[in-house]
Amino acid sequence: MTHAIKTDKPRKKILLSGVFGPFGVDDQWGRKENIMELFHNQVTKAQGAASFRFHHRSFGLYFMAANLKTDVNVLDFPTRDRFIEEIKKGYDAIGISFITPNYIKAREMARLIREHCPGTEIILGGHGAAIEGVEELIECDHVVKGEGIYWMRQYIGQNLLDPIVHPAIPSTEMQKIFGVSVPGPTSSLLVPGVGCVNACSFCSTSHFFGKKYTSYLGSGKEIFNTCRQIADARGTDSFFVMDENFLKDRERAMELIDEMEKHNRFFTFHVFSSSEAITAFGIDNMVRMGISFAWIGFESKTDQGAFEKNDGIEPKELVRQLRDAGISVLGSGILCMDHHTPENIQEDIDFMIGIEADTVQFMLFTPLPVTGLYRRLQKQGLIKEDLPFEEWHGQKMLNWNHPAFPGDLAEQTLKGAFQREFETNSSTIYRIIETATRGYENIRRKASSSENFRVRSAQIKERVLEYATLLPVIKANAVNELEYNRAVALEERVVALVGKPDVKGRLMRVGARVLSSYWNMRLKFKGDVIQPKTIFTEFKVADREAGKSPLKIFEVTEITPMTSDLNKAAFAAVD
Ligand code: B12
Ligand code: SF4
Repeated sequence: MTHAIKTDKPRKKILLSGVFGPFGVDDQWGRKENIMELFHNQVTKAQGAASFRFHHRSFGLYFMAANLKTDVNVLDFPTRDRFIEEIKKGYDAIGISFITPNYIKAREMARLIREHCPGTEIILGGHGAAIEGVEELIECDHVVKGEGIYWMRQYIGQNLLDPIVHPAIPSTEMQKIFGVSVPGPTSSLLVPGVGCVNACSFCSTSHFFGKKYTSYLGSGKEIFNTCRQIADARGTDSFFVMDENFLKDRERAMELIDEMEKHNRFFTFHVFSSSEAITAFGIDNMVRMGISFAWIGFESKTDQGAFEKNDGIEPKELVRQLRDAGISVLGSGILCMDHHTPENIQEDIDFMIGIEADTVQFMLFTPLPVTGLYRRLQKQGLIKEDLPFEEWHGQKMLNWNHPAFPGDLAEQTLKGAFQREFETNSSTIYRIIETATRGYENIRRKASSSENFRVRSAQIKERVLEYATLLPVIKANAVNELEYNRAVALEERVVALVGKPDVKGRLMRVGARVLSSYWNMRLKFKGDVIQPKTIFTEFKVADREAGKSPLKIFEVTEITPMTSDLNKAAFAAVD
C-alpha cells in the first residue's frame, strides 16, 4: 500500500488536515471523554464552571506548512462534510495528522480521499503513525513516524537546510474560566523543538521522536529573536512553550535570559519541564526568565525508582518554592501502574493532592505504541488488542489487563481522585491567584536588585490585579465552605497588597459575575461540550514572496544543522 518517496517532483499542492469533529461526544468516530481541550480533558475536568476551557490548534500542521516552499493549505478542526468539500478541490497530496485515539477518524478520512480523489497521495503523520502496521490498516502512500518538517521538505524536493521559520500563532483560540474570557491577546505559541532525552518508559513523545531532542531553535539568541518578532506581530510578550522539557538545555535557557537582559525585553513563558531540569536550572533563574507556569511530571510516590528525573527531589518542597516565586505548577500523576492495587493507590492519590500544586493531572497508565511500556506489556500479553483505539486516551478505561483493576474500577478511581483533589485544594483558578499573590509578596522585595527583577515584580503584580477580578465569582461558585473561606481571606490579602479595586476593577468584577451566571445556565441547559471552530489557512508561495503571508512567519536567524540521527530516521520511515 505504500510507495517510495520521490524527491525530484515539481511543486505540489498540499493539504494538511487534522481529524474531523465533533469532538468529545459519543458517536461512531469518537468518545465523549476525548475532548479537544487540554484542561477540561485531563486537568480541571472535575471543577464544573471553574474548569479552564481552552482550545489549542493542531500546531504541527502550521509549523510544517510555514516551512514548506510549496502551496499548502491547513484545515484544522473540520467537520467530516467540510473535509470532503476541501479534498474535492484537488490536491497532489493530503497529509492527515492524528493521534492514536483518533485512528478511526484518520482511516475514514483516507477512505474518503481514495473515494473522491483517487489520484491524490495520502501521507499519515503525528503520533497515530506509530500504531503498529498502520500502513496496512489505513489506505495511504506514506507514513511518517517522527519529525515532519524535514520529511515534508524532502518529499517536495526542497533543500533540507533551508532556514526553519516560525509562524506567529496564538497558543489558544478560546480561553475561558467561568465563562469569562481571559482579557487581551492569548499567549503566542513557541516551538523550540520536539522530543525529550529522558525516555520515561510510558512517554509517547520521547519515544516517537527517537528518545532524542530535535531543536528548531538551537540557541538562546534564536529563541529571543523569534520571540521578539512574534511578540511584535501579535501584541503580547507572553509565550506558551510547546517543548517537552524546555529547561533541559540549560545553556540555551541561560543564553535566553542573557539576551532578554541585554535587550531589556522581558518575555514570559509557560513551560513543560522535569524536576531534575528545573532543580538544575534554579528557581531564581526561572523568575529571571519570566516563567509563570510550569508543568511537571511527578508521576508516583510509590514507584519513584521508575523515574530517574525525580530522584532525590522532594516534590512538595519544590512546588512550595515555585509557588512562593509566583510560578504556578501543574503536577502530573499516573494512576493504575503495575504495582497499584485498590488499597495502595490512595497513597499516590494523596501524594499528588498533598504536593499542593495549582492543579493536578491524573492520567491512567496507558501503554501507547512505540513506547518502552507498550513493548513490555505486549511481551507479557497484557495489551487489550481488541479494545478499539478510540478508547486509548487514558481518561476512562485501561487499554491493558491490570489484574487489580477489573471492570470500571480504573475509571471510578480516576474520577474519585480528581474530585478529591478539587475538594481538598479548591479550584485551580483560586490557587493560581494565590500563587500570583504569594509571588508578588516575595518578588517585589527583590525588585530593586536588578532591572529584570523590577520588571518581573511588575508583571506578577499585573497578574494579581487581572486574576483577582474572579475572586467574587470563585466565592459565589465555591465547591465547599473551605474554598469560600479561602477566597474571602485571599481577597483581603490582595486588597492589603495592591489596594481596593478601582472603578474599572469593580466594573470588571460585576461583568465577571454576570458572565459566570450566564455560563452556569449554559452548562445546566446545554451541557458543557464546546466545539472548536474550523480554521482554514492558505500558505501560498506567491503570497509569501510578496510578503503577504496569512500568518506572519519569521526566519530563525541561525540555521540549526540537521545532524541528529532522528532527522535522518524520519526519511527512512516509509515502505
Ligand atoms: C497540544 C496537544 C493537544 C491539544 C490538541 C490540539 C489539536 N488541535 O489537536 C489538546 C490539548 C486538545 C490535546 C488533546 C488530547 N491529546 Co494531546 N497533545 C498535545 C501536545 C501537548 C502537543 C502537540 C504539539 O502541538 N506538539 C508540537 C508539534 C510541533 O509536534 P507534533 O504535533 O508532534 O507534530 C510533529 C510530528 O508529529 C509530525 N507530524 C504531526 N502531524 C503530521 C502530519 C503529517 C502529514 C506529517 C508528515 C507529519 C506530522 O511533524 C510535526 C513536526 O515535527 C502533545 C504532547 C507533545 N508535547 O507533543 C499531546 C499528545 C499529542 N496528545 C495526546 C493525547 C493522548 C491526547 C488526548 C487523548 C488527551 C489525553 N488523554 O492526553 C486528547 C485527544 C483530543 C482529541 N479529541 O483528539 C498524546 C498522543 C499519544 C499518542 N500516541 O497518540 C500526546 C503525544 C501526549 C502524550 N504524551 O500522551 N492534545
Ligand atoms: S521527562 Fe517528561 S517529556 Fe521527558 S521522557 Fe519523561 S515524561 Fe517524557
